[in-house]
Parts: sequence; C-alpha cells; structure tokens
Amino acid sequence: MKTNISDLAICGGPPAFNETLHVGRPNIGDREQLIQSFKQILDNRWLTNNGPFVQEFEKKVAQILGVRHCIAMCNATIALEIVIRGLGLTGEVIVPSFTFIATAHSLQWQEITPVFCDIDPDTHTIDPKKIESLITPRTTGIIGVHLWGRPCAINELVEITNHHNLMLIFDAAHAFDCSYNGHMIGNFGEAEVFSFHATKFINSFEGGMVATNNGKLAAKLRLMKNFGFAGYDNVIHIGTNGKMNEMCAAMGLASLDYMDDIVDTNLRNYRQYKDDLADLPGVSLINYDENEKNNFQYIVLEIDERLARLSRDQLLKVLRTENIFARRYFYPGCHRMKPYRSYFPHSGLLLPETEKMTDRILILPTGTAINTDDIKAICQIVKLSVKHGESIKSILESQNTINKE
Ligand code: T4K
Repeated sequence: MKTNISDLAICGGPPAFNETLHVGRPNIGDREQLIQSFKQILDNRWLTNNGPFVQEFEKKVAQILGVRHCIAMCNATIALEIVIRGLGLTGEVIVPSFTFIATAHSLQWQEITPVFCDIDPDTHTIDPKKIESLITPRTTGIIGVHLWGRPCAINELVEITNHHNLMLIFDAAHAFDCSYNGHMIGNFGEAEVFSFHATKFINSFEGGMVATNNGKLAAKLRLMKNFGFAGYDNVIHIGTNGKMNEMCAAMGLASLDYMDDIVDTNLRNYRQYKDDLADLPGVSLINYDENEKNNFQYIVLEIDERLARLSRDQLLKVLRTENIFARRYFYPGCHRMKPYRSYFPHSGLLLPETEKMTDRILILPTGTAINTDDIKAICQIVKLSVKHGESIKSILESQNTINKE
C-alpha cells in the first residue's frame, strides 16, 4: 500500500497495478451455461432473425421491467435511431449535451438537429427548467438520458411534453434494472432504450433493447429493425437491419441469470468507495437513492480543484500512471465534439453547468473484475493525491505531461 508521495508512480515508484484496471470491464456470467447455449445455437442452425434465444431474452427482460413489449436490437445506438424514426421525429429534438455521443448522433444521423440543453448539477441529467426556452416551432421531441442509471426528472419532462405536444423518449442505456418512484425504468415516455454493450452492467457483447407499452409502436419497430418485412417476400415499411443475433441473446440471458450477484458486487464496491473516500476535501462520490432500484454500475467522482488542490486531469494522470485507467465520461460534452462544435460554436454559452461538469467528473473501475483490495489501493492513491495536491500539481506541471485525450 502506498503511504508516501514518493511511492506514487509519477514520482518514480512502481505502478500500483501490473495489469491495467479498466472502467467497464465486462461482467461474465456462467461460462458453462454460455458454452452450452452456444452449442445449442450451432445445433439449431438458427443463428439470427428472431431465433429462440432472442425471443427468450426479450421475454425475460419484459418480465423484469414489467413492460408489455421489448424488442431486442443489435445495439442501443441503432435502437435509438429506429425509435426516433418510428415515432416520426423531425426538425429539432432537445437532448442533454452531457451524455455519450450516441444520443446526439442517433438524431443527427437522420438529419434531425440535436438541441443541447444544460444539466442540473445535482442530478447530472437534463434540467427541465431550461427546456422551455429551447422549444421552437421545429421541435418535435425530447430525449431524456438516465445518466449513471439515475433517472432524469421524468415527471417534469412528461408535463413539458404534454403541454407542448412533443414526443418523449428516454435513453436508458445506463438504467437497466433501475426504478423511478418505485416503477421500473422501461415504462416511461413513448419508449425507453437500454444498452447491453460489453461495458454495461448486463451485457450481450453488443446489444440494445427497446421497451414500450405502446403496442402499435412496438409492431412498427419490429418491422423497421427487419427491413420492413411483414412476412416472406412482403415488405410493408422502410426498414434497416437492427436485429440481435442468437449468440448475443445467449450472452444476455447468461448475464441476466447472474444479475443479482452483479448488483450485490456493484453495491458492495460503491459502499466501499464511499467509506474509503469519505470526508476527502474536494472529492465527492455521487449518491444513488438507495430507496430505488439501482445497478450501481458507475463510480462517479466529482473533483473540485479549488478544494482538492489538484485538477481532475491531474488526478487522472496520477491514476493512469498507476495503471488505473479511470475515464472522463462524457468529456468534453457532445456540443464540443464534431460535427456539433462546428454547427453550434457558441452553444457552450447556454451550457455552463455541462461545461463545469465535464471538467470535474472522473469514473473509477468497479464490477466483478475488481476486488476489495483493488478498491482499497485505488482509494489510497486518491487520498494520497489529495493530501499532497499542491506538490503533485507542481510535479505534473513541471513534467508537463498532462495530455488531453
Ligand atoms: N447512450 C448512452 C448514454 C451510452 O452511454 C451509450 C453507450 C449509448 C447510448 C449507446 O449504446 P451502444 O450503442 O454502445 O449499445 C463505451 C461503450 O462502447 C459504450 O457502449 C458506452 N455507452 C460508453 C459509456 O462506454 P468507450 O468509448 O468508453 O469504449 P471503450 O472501448 O473505451 O471501452 C470502455 C472501457 O471498457 C475501456 O476502458 C476498456 C473496457 N473494455 C471494453 C470492452 C469493449 C473491456 O475491458 N472489455 C471490452 O470488451 O464507450
């Protein structure tokens, strides 16, 4: 365990970890079950196109969420695109900029303008108070993002969309097995979209799932993800290929069987981080409302440079030198990435909280791939860094090694 500043790798000490610790290391379910499923898929000679594993995966997810329709897709980005098109959104759609780039791209890909809204710094999600001033005659909808699995202000968004006759969709990529006022995410808005990417709490290698209680929309989305086929030789709608394959569904099913264990591990990790980093000046770990269901998949630190006496990027540098590959999700904000930064060069002026937040957030590793000793060592390095914040700042400044990603 590192106890002195001279132990840190930036000061010449050996890195705390020989192998890199990653954020988003996949949780792997029961390997034997998975291998059996793969054999079954090969024996079935039914590899994709709404096979039995996909149907089973959709059924199980629908049961967990208590939602009428679940439609599996190849990933959440394509699922968002299909939902957006299926609902007939056009013109402008209001979204937070503080999200993964896929939320914005799923609109721009089909030439709908993402209009970036600022976040509430307390929740990190879209600030409903700032939405109405962004609504124009071209606005057709709002996409709320349940960042880190914490639901956005759903009731307020429902009120605004009802009042202005807009569509409401949720990017629920982070929020599988999470709840809002006791109701499972998946049941809100016109539709909600989950991601089962490898880095997500439940993964199907790559995968997405649309959840909706709207039967008509569900039927349309099923057509659209399969080229518009309503039966052999019968195309009745524009479509694309958004299908999930059988291997991915088998991985998803194996993951689901293991879900409670993953949540327990994530919760244990979260509590350990919370205890170990308690009362550290300038470093706060976001809270999850433990009265709701959460998957605790993201360990999110906010670094206040003034109090911690080193910046988020300096702490990132310290951690990376120790082989702890912390991440700056979602730096620098969609509005500062291409193509949006050239389309709306001044949008940052309307996004002060987003701009602040993207400079403060640091995501640490969790999940089943790390253990309590790893967390202890990570926290010790964070504590040591804050204790010696000023010295570390000047060491790094003199090394001039802070690379922007
Ligand atoms: N909406 C939101 C709010 C999202 O966060 C996402 C995805 C989406 C929509 C779209 O969902 P999908 O279309 O992907 O289903 C990663 C994921 O690729 C992305 O799915 C996820 N959000 C985002 C938050 O994280 P990157 O750019 O960080 O990926 P990458 O390759 O750097 O991997 C992340 C970390 O995970 C690395 O440190 C290494 C580790 N890793 C990754 C993979 C793939 C592993 O250890 N093993 C692996 O197999 O985006």
